[in-house]
Amino acid sequence: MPILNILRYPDPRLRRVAEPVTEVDGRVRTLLDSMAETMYRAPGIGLAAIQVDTPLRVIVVDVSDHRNNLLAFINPRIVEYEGMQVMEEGCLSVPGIFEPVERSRRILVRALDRDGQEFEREAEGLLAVCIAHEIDHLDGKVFVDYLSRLKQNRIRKKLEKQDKLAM
Ligand code: GNR
Ligand code: NI
Repeated sequence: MPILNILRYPDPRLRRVAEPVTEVDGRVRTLLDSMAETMYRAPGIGLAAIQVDTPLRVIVVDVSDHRNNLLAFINPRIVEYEGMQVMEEGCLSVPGIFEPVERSRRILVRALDRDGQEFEREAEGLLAVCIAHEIDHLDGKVFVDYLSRLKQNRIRKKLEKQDKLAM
């Protein structure tokens, strides 16, 4: 399975709103497999298809210590929110930047699995943060959007400079 290239902020392709999957077919399952491999290799605890330049509503997540609890969500929707927590977030599309973000402490997510079956999953703590972070990507949002303009500008300049040096 190929490792996919991860787009880096401020790439405008990260701003697209991803389209729902209309049929969970072999192509979607192949995408899920490549995304999982890319996430584990990075390494990261989640990945949204938009980050690998595929604007479909598909995410993978694994917040387990042993990296053996892969979760896949197709067309995910958060149907319940509860409480609040602040966690230090990072993003594979914003490498080297970690900042606190406020999100719900507990969520209920409805999605399709890799067989096209609808399911619900309750999540709290880091898993809730990660799923919300990934669903944001599907709507063209990046966690730095929650930071001050000053911090956003600093982060953008830092990453643009890095990308220039790497070329
Ligand atoms: O690997 C990741 N770590 C992380 C840490 C705190 C909150 C969210 C995340 S998601 C991130 C992977 C990523 O960028 N997914 O889009
Ligand atoms: Ni991210």
